[in-house]
Amino acid sequence: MALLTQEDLENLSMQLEENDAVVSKVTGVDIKGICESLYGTKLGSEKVGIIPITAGNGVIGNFASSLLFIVEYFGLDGFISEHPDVTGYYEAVSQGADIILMADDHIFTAHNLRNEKIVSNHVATGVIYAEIASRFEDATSKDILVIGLGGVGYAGAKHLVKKGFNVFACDPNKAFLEKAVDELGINPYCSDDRKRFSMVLEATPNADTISEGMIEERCLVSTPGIPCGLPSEVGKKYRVDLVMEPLVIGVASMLYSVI
Ligand code: 1J1
Ligand code: MG
Repeated sequence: MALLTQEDLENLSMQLEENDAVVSKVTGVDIKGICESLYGTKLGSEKVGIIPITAGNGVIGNFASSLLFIVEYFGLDGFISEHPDVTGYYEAVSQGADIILMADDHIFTAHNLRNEKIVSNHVATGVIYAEIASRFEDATSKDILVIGLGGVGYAGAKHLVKKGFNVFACDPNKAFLEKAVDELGINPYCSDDRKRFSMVLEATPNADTISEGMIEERCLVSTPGIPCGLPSEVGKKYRVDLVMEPLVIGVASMLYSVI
């Protein structure tokens, strides 16, 4: 998993505003509306305990405070435990948290202690960015390209197959690609195929994964991947609408999915 840095999390509220505007423009619904219809849930008065975790690379500056901002933005009560790790978990549960948010370097999870639902950021992020891509109002067909079949891309591809889209996907890792072909029935895509897409889900930790030959003009690229897979000159030339944001959209999806 690509780890966020403190700098990625600066200007979170401005990035949220910009992306909410793009999502509304291309799908006709805002992020909150997409979450509500995707999961059939509405956030209530849940209390969210956020626990800093020191394992692995340790605490990321701005991470817990960004989570608190997101929780409060979507109208829930939240708090950050005073201590990290197990002590923080004990604190959060003792203080009445309904939902726990915590992340080490491998898994970022939301766990609802009342209904026992649990989700990983990978799955919630893949599903919501796929959902956004799939709702593109100016799509020219039901063909959709998924770039990257790690935890996020695989979950996104699975969601799209379930929704009845024609999913094409690529990943330089042959085992990942074969797994998605076998388990999901997606079509392997190779850029030599000369097929262009109006909807793209990009889920890689790499830059410049999208080249000119893959996209139609005025297409939609939906990506949680940092750095951005779409070179900015290609984005301009093809007048691409881009949904890309480091944390809020994925966390919104996590919260709605465990309610
Ligand atoms: C580590 C989070 C690592 C990511 C969404 O508690 C802390 O401050 C750290 N242990 C948090 N995961 O960076 C993922 C989450 C995108 N990347
Ligand atoms: Mg990327």
